Amino acid sequence: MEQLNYIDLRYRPTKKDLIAAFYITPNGITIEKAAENVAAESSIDTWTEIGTMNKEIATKLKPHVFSIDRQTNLVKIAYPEELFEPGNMPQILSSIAGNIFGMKIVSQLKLEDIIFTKSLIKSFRGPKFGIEGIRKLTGVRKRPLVGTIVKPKVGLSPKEHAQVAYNAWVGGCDVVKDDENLSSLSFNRFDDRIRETLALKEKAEKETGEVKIYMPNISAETFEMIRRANIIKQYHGTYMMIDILTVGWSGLQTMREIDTGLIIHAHRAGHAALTRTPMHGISMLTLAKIARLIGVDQLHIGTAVGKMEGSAAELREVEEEIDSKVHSHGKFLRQDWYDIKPVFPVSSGGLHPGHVSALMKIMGKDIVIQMGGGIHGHPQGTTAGAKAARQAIDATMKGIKLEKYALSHQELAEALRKWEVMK
Ligand code: CAP
Ligand code: MG
Repeated sequence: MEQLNYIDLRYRPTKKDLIAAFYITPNGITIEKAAENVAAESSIDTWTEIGTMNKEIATKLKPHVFSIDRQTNLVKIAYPEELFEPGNMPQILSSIAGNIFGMKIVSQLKLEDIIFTKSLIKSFRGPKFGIEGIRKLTGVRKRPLVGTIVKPKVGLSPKEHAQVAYNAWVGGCDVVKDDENLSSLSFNRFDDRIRETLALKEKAEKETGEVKIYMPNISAETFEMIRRANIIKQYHGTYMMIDILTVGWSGLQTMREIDTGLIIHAHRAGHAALTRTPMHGISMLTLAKIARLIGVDQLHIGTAVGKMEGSAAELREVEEEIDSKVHSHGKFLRQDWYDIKPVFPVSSGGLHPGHVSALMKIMGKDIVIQMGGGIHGHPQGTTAGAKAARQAIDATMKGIKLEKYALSHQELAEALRKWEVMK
């Protein structure tokens, strides 16, 4: 059978098409030729015509390149959903985020967005709790949740770890999490850390009258993650944290499918290997949609104002995509999420109390704000740092400038002076 033609600019995607949008940088060929090869290699075909291809396959499963923007090199491809296995994220990505990144005929390729079909959306569970469920559990109805990451990242003993967490909770943090590279190490075994830290969480709850959250990092081999989730439940924990990129999509799917009853906090360590290069890799928007579909409850999406790269516009776009019911934005058709719950956006990375107003201006108040160094680096220590973080949120919720609020809240004043927001 002669080489198939994949380009049809008159084609209009149907509800049975998954749409993928790519920025394609051709390597010595036309954008049309490159788009044809991407469509072929990501679906049914290969680099040359093959005798084993037949009309029936071509008609039923051939994708259509239906849009090529020659200014931006943005190409949109509509894939018949029969190409994809419902509920199987690895297979979906092995198709549209697999071999094509390495083909010589492209010098760069960025998977910018995916619009999933209704039946594919329905084949995943989505978040169990979502924003509403978390606000209900914590009783924090309006303001952002404020949290910290125990620092040093690793090195403390279980008792020392628990003490740092306790100091943050009594200072006003709602949330304390493990760092992304803390698992079960010789000086800090997982089971010991969970036992010690959840015991002090209960102590902090009694003393403050507030619900407190501990998010232990369970990232490990899948059977071990299941065991660690059960340890958390044994000590009455409510959350588990998963490094979703290094754990992988199958591991994440397992931890969602077994329905542990724990809230899933998704850390994105490693994402920048895929997201950072503008014209190559996979966008954070795409990763965020995958995470929401599989079913994380909270997801790190950046800060715009902190230490990690990412603009305010990108941050807002990802935030809207994960916390909306139906989302339509510039580049694409709308993504209807049907009954998939919204995900709580998490902003973390180089933040300190002086950032809070600017951050809430960009992201609103339906967010989790996390500060590691910005709390433990406070001149008066962790508890004062947590107080300063809460004071910054209280000021912003009341519409009062931080510098003004700091005149009557010394922990905030100290933080602003240390990080040069206030002289
Ligand atoms: C923040 C953090 C977070 C990153 C994650 C860290 O600590 O614990 O893992 O911010 O970045 O290890 O850097 P600091 P992102 O508050 O001390 O910076 O949310 O962008 O994935
Ligand atoms: Mg970290």
